[in-house]
Amino acid sequence: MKISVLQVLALFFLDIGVLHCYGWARHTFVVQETPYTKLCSTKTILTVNGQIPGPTLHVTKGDTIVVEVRNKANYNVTIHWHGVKQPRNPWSDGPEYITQCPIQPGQKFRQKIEFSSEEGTLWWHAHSDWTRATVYGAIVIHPKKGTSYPFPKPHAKVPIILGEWWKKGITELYDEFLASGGDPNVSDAYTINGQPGDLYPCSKSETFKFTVDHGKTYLLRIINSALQDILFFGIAKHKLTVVGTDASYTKPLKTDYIAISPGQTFDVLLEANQPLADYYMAAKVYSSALGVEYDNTTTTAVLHYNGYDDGRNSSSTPFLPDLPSFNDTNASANFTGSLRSLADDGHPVHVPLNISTPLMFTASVNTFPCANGESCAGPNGSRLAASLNNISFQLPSTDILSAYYYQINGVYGDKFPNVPPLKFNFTADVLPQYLLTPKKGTEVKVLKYNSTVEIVLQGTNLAAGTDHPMHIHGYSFYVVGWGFGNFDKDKDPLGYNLVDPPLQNTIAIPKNGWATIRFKANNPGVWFMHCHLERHLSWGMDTTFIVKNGDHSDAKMLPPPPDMPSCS
Ligand SMILES: *[C@@H]1O[C@H](CO)[C@@H](O)[C@H](O)[C@H]1NC(C)=O
Ligand SMILES: *[C@@H]1O[C@H](CO)[C@@H](O)[C@H](O)[C@H]1NC(C)=O
Ligand SMILES: *[C@@H]1O[C@H](CO)[C@@H](O)[C@H](O)[C@H]1NC(C)=O
Ligand SMILES: *[C@@H]1O[C@H](CO)[C@@H](O)[C@H](O)[C@H]1NC(C)=O
Ligand SMILES: *[C@@H]1O[C@H](CO)[C@@H](O)[C@H](O)[C@H]1NC(C)=O
Ligand SMILES: *[C@@H]1O[C@H](CO)[C@@H](O)[C@H](O)[C@H]1NC(C)=O
Ligand SMILES: *[C@@H]1O[C@H](CO)[C@@H](O)[C@H](O)[C@H]1NC(C)=O
Ligand SMILES: *[C@@H]1O[C@H](CO)[C@@H](O)[C@H](O)[C@H]1NC(C)=O
Ligand SMILES: *[C@@H]1O[C@H](CO)[C@@H](O)[C@H](O)[C@H]1NC(C)=O
Ligand SMILES: *[C@@H]1O[C@H](CO)[C@@H](O)[C@H](O)[C@H]1NC(C)=O
Ligand SMILES: *[C@@H]1O[C@H](CO)[C@@H](O)[C@H](O)[C@H]1NC(C)=O
Ligand SMILES: *[C@@H]1O[C@H](CO)[C@@H](O)[C@H](O)[C@H]1NC(C)=O
Ligand SMILES: [Cu+2]
Repeated sequence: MKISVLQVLALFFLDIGVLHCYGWARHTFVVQETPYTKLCSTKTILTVNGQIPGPTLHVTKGDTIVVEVRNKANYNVTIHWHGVKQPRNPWSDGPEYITQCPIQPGQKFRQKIEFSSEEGTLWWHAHSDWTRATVYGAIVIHPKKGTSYPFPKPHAKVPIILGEWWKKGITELYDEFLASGGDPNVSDAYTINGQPGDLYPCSKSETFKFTVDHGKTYLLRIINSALQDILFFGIAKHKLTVVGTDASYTKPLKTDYIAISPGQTFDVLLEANQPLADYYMAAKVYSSALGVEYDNTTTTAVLHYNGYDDGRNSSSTPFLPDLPSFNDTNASANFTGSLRSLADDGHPVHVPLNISTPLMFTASVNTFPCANGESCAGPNGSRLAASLNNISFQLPSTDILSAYYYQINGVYGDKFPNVPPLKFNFTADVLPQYLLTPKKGTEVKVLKYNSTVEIVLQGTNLAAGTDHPMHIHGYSFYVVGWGFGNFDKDKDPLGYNLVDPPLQNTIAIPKNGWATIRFKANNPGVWFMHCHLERHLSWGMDTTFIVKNGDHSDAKMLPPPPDMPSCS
């Protein structure tokens, strides 16, 4: 420890003083166990303030807020502010054992959340084991006073949060998943704003309803908080116009459906221009891994037109949207590949053009041999795993951020490879067995301040080729290109979009394909990178960036707050 008690006290009072001066808005999140009945089965779930989805945080671009997280439950928990860059302040970011140890039962942690360039929709969620299944909510970032949306002001706005529901407890699911070595049980339902909708047995009254006036335009803030699945979403008979993603505006994109990865958000305009009636909005799975089970159910909510008397028309059921088939990779990639940054005078793009740090990461599902005396439910009796550049990431037992800040050895290594250790036909139909077993490690990638980083994310067909929604904390990145098959370093860069690529914080590497992202490493700190499918994250499809301080005083990481949760 290189910090004295006096310094801690000084920081504490300084912090209180600052809070007082600026009057940052303060919120309290009480994490608690709440009895909950859904699909005719009752269980106790973790919630924030007893709600699911949890409270929506409303802020204005550039605000700083403080959320005091009080853990009144019997489980460890942490909260992550997904897509909020938190300039120089990884201390509040939330992923357990990366930037903090868990907030243990009975403890609290006051997290300062600083918004910078984000505008639109983000979300917050738990980042400890699989507790995010029920601990999540929306973050709405309004334009600054005197500025407005780059589209006509919508009549009303509504968060549409897609979720995933198991009748049994999440802890039971998670423990069983860890013990079995196989895939986790698929979910029993998907949800829209916490409600499955009326297509499930025993769910008639559990439907979210959104009422509109004919002729008006609405802004839907769509978030995918599902644990394990990319989803297709659409509204019967209505076009959707995407105008933003991950709190960054896009060129308007008119579409019948969206494909949304866990972690992503889309701001979508909906024109209520159809005959007065009830219409379903619906979501169902996009699942590309061959032979992997999936939840084939459809969650619905009702779009209801004012003036439509459903009482007199009770026999008619709403129309369902026509969504792509569960394995339609083209439909998913086509939507994702059609996104473009707004890129106008008010919303310039800053794509790094001169790359100082070219990287290539393979994302693979793997297997480990089953341990002696165990029986494992993975392929051929193995234990399933996952990796980036053939390293299956192991969470340490104290957090990487304090190990870095206080220079504690033995918590992590800095040998994450810049390129895949072996070159092979990543997307071949058949791959040799010896490639399948990764190494275990806690290796980070260290980046110089202000380096310009490009990462070619390459999916592989080891064990099961599938999409991987990769998320980086502390940054948004430009998605400059993507394709199917193996990345071709000579041909593919010629097709990069360096003019108006979308700026995102989560991007799905297409099944047996690649995606290239670029960002400038100007946010010093410790930042997690991981697949946002929770089973892949748990299997080790993750790594961590340490972005070094720059020379200037405003290019350095801030000191820790006085109430960081303890690791013991
Ligand atoms: C998972 O599925 C198996 C087989 O259907 C069942 O026995 C088990 O209870 C399920 N576990 C959970 C947590 O739902
Ligand atoms: C979903 O899968 C179940 C079990 O495999 C099957 O019985 C059911 O018909 C399927 N439903 C749909 C809508 O495909
Ligand atoms: C009931 O629905 C039908 C078909 O959508 C429509 O033609 C009819 O006018 C409706 N009737 C009432 C009373 O709303
Ligand atoms: C999707 O699955 C169906 C079987 O349900 C199969 O016939 C079809 O070939 C699959 N399509 C793709 C693109 O994999
Ligand atoms: C997907 O698109 C590719 C070309 O981009 C085409 O060859 C293939 O047939 C399409 N697959 C389906 C299922 O539409
Ligand atoms: C998506 O599909 C449309 C129609 O088939 C096509 O014109 C467009 O080029 C495709 N876009 C992408 C990004 O694949
Ligand atoms: C690219 O960056 C390098 C250092 O990283 C610098 O020497 C070079 O001048 C830059 N080139 C351009 C065209 O900016
Ligand atoms: C890689 O595998 C794919 C799919 O099996 C095949 O089409 C392609 O020819 C292979 N490429 C090379 C260079 O062997
Ligand atoms: C990963 O590393 C292990 C251990 O060194 C090796 O056996 C395996 O072939 C490697 N696989 C890949 C895809 O690099
Ligand atoms: C399972 O074993 C068979 C036969 O040895 C092999 O062809 C297949 O690739 C194995 N699958 C996995 C995922 O290890
Ligand atoms: C980082 O980049 C910014 C903008 O390109 C520049 O203004 C700043 O001087 C750079 N800082 C360092 C330490 O290189
Ligand atoms: C909760 O967190 C503490 C501190 O890291 C750890 O020692 C403990 O094992 C955790 N409990 C569980 C159930 O994971
Ligand atoms: Cu993944």
